[in-house]
Amino acid sequence: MNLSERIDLFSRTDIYPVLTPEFCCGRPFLEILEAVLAGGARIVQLRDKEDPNRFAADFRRLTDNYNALLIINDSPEAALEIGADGVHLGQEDPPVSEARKRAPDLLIGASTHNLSQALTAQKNGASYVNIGPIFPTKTKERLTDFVGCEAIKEVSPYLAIPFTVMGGINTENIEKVLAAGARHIAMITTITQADNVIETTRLLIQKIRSYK
Ligand code: TZP
Ligand code: MG
Repeated sequence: MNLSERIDLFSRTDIYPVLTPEFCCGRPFLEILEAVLAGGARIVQLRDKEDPNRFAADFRRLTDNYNALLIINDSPEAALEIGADGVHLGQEDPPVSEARKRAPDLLIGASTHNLSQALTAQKNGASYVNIGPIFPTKTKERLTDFVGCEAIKEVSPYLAIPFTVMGGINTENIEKVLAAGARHIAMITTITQADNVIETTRLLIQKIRSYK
């Protein structure tokens, strides 16, 4: 797929599960992936801080079965090697401009915490930016300030590219980010620690689509 085909698929996604092995309550990682895909997710991010490669081939095979986009956290090299659709970069990862040079056809997502970071990422070739953490979350390694739904209203009018939101979002407060204009909603633990991952994914998708 080329970049514009990937951007087109991205624009039609709603829930964006970010899968991290240590947040799956000890359940097999690939079962959680199968469940989010069966529940209807059409984009997933593999966020494996220990080794971006160990689950990569299985993630590619299963996401291909569902025509779902696969994004790799942190490493443009790993994303290219695996044949993923994109890479997601934090503020401390390789810069977006460098990744864009190396990977012209990959979706490049950038974590941003304010307007200036979001505009820089957009200018440097990001395909989408994440705005967050929206609410307090215990999932990140280091505690960061949360930006609130106000950040969505502040940043989104300046963006020509799509944006995701993330951080502390759950089945209750998702209404708040939707009301603030978000349509691509990224989550880790609400999904990966749900008792029923398939049903939770379905419910979240239904809530997002009801705002369209
Ligand atoms: N980046 C911003 S918030 C966050 C990351 C990796 C963690 C989100 O996890 P959760 O469990 O959805 O709050
Ligand atoms: Mg990172």
